[in-house]
Amino acid sequence: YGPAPESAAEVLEWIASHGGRFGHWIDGGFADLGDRGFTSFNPATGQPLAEVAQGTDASLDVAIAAARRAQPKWAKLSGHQRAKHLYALARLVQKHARLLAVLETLDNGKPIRESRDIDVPLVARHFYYHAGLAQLLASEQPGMAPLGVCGAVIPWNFPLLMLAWKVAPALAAGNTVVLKPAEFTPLTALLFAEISREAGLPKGVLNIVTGDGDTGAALVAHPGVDKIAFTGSTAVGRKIRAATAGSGKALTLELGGKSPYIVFDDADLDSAIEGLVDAIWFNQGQVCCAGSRLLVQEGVAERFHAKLKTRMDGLRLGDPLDKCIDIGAIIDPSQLASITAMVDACREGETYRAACPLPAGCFYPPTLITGLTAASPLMQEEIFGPVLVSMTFRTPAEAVELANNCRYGLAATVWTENINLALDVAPKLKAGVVWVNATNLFDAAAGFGGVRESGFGREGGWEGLLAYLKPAATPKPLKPTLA
Ligand code: TXE
Repeated sequence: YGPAPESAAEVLEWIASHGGRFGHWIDGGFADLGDRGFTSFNPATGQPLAEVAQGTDASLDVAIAAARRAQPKWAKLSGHQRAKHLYALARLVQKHARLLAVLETLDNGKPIRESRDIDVPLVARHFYYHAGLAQLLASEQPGMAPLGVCGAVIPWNFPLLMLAWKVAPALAAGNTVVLKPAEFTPLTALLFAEISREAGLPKGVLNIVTGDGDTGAALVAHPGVDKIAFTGSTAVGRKIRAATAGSGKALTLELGGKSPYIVFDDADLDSAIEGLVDAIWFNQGQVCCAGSRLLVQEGVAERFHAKLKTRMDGLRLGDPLDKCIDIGAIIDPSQLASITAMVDACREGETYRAACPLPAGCFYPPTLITGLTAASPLMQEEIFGPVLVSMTFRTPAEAVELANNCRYGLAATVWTENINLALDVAPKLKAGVVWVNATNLFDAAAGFGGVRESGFGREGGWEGLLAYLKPAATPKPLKPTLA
């Protein structure tokens, strides 16, 4: 059914034009530093896509030195001049949108509808928005200076978007960057790097070193970086905080979540169901702010679960390049094994697996587990897959208590037709962002980030930009006044 799948030919040609192997992106070009390689796979087919280099201490030295050389000149540009570069990046992301979207889908397994309509447009928006901030910086934040060289370590669930969230504010503020993409999804960062050359970005302003967690740890520990911006698991976030403690490096952490999705009995249930599909089945549930914990008021719980099961049965899993697909592939067999093990270990409640056909390979069916208690491991632990867990509540106070009974605090969603109830409940939720009668709304102008074990710092808006700035070393002296 539907139109033909998006063609992968153009992307495969791009990979082939590099001989199927990529070095690190340093000083405006690919550098073969003799590092051993590793393979990035298409999770939907298990086919190898390309080989990339495993960054070492030595390759990081080269990349960080390039970033350091480029930084003073980049910082000296006026905000207007830096903005011109960021606008050029945004425009070229739009120009190459199809190539970027198809490559993202091939490397990550997410539906092409998502990479084409959500990831890539949000990336362009992020660069446009930060171009605007770069222009306003001198007048709005006088006396602030860039930090220097920023190290960014990003995850595999939104490879290009997380790059944009780190790179756009860093560059807008006058920093240069060394970014390490996730080992499962290094390819769109490398294509973006090439696009940055087409955009005329000065050499050394953006550097990409590929590799696994060891490369990430080496970047974090390197004395040549002034700030680390990390998105990923809480376990690794903890290690990074320990590794940077006492080093003087600035740090922002965007970590895991188990976000509550609260449905009151007066909610527009059909809209709440559609929101829930987005909250937990967007990107196969591999989303830090996924609405993965359904809390539904007792009076409507049965009806809501029944409607939800019907909707789940209609979801379509399959070839991520197929434009009609709702749910694509899980990132990697190891992640699939982790999801399977967590669900199989659950001895409580009732598990419902959607009746939709399940393709062979790295796919997991949309799953709903009802009848859990607040202490159930699956109510507390991040599954990071297409699995929704559910509990009922009686009163708004109980909803708030259950919602906050969690070590994470990234996002929360409230559905009700009663605005007074929404305004009462929302501020009581311990979360970095609360959506009312909506979910997964992201904008470059709105700071995003967590509380508790979901991390600290914000990305987006002025608050996000300030995380890439420090008070200038030589503030303008105050004029002595003769009183
Ligand atoms: O994340 P990691 P993984 C959660 C989710 C998932 C779990 C594991 O629950 O199941 O984490 O995913 C780099 N020092 N999230 O293993 O390990 C690594 O190379 C420095 C939530 O992919 O945190 C990659 O680039 N860097 C999350 C990045 O850290 C290190 C998104 C993230 O990898 C490192 C992804 C180290 N010691 C997973 N070890 C979210 N909040 O969105 C690894 N890395």
